[in-house]
Amino acid sequence: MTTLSSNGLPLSFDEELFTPLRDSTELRSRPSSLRARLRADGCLYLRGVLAREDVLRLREAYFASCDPVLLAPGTTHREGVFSGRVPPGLPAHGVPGHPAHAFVRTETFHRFLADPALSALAETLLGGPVQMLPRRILRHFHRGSRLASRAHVDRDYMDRGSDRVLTMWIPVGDCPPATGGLVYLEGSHTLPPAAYAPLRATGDRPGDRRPISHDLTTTARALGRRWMWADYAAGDVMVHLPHIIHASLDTTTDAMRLSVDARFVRCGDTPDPRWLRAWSGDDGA
Ligand SMILES: O=C(O)CCC(=O)C(=O)O
Repeated sequence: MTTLSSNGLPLSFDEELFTPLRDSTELRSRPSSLRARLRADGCLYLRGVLAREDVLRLREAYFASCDPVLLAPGTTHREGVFSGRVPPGLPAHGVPGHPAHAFVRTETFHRFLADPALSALAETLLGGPVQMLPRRILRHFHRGSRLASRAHVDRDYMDRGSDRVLTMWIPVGDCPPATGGLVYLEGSHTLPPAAYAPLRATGDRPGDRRPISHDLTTTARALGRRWMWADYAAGDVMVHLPHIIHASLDTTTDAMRLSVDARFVRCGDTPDPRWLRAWSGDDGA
C-alpha cells in the first residue's frame, strides 16, 4: 500500500481514505449539465482546459526567475526538479523578495490568466459576465518541506463579500498525488460548518478559526468521507465552490509542485475587499 502525507502526517492511499475525482470533462459542451454537476459535487475536474504548452511555458518562466541553486544540475527550468537545496537567504514564500511575489506581478503571469478558456468557463458556470479577482496565488512546494495546505473551505478566507465565488486551481505542471495535488472531501460542500468546527480544536492551529485541520486522516474519519484525488496533468483545471473542504498533499517527488489559484465572481456581485489587490505572502488574507 502506498503512503502519502500531508503536513508531514502519513496518510494511507487506500479505499478507506481516498476515491478518484469524477472526470467532468465531457460535460464542458453541455452548460446546464456542467452547472448541475458542480452543484452536486461541489467541484469539477476538467482535463485539458488549457493548452499544455502554455502551462509548461509558465512553469519554465517561473523557475527561470528563481535562484539556480534551487534546480537540480542538468535539468531544465521547465522540468522544475528540486536540487535539495534552498537558496540561502530566500525570504518566506510569496513575500517581497521571493520570486513568487515578483512573478504574480509580471505580464507573463497576467497573460496566462487572461486565457479566454478560463473566463468562458467561469461565465458558463456563474451564468453571466464575470470578473477574476486580482488576488491570484502562486504556490510552490518542494520535497522535504512537510508543508501543504490544511483542510479548509475558501469561504472562511473570503467571508466579507458575496459567496457566489468560484475558485479555479491550476496545476502548473503534471501533478500526481505524490507531487502534492489538491484533494477534496466528498460531498463536504453540503455540510453545515458546525459539523466540522470541533475539528479545529484538534488541529495544529487551534487559535486560527480558518483552517479546519492539518490532519487529513482524522478529518476524513470524523466526517465519514473520503478524499477525492486525481492524477493532474498540465492543462487540467479544478473548479470548486467556496464551501467544499479541500487540502493538499505533501510534495515527495523530485519535481516541484507549482500551481495557481484564481477566483471569479459575477460582475455586479460584491467581492471580499481583501481579494482586490495583488497577492503577497504576507498580506494576511
Ligand atoms: O494549492 C493549494 O495547496 C491550496 C489551494 C487552495 O486551497 C485553493 O485553490 O482554494
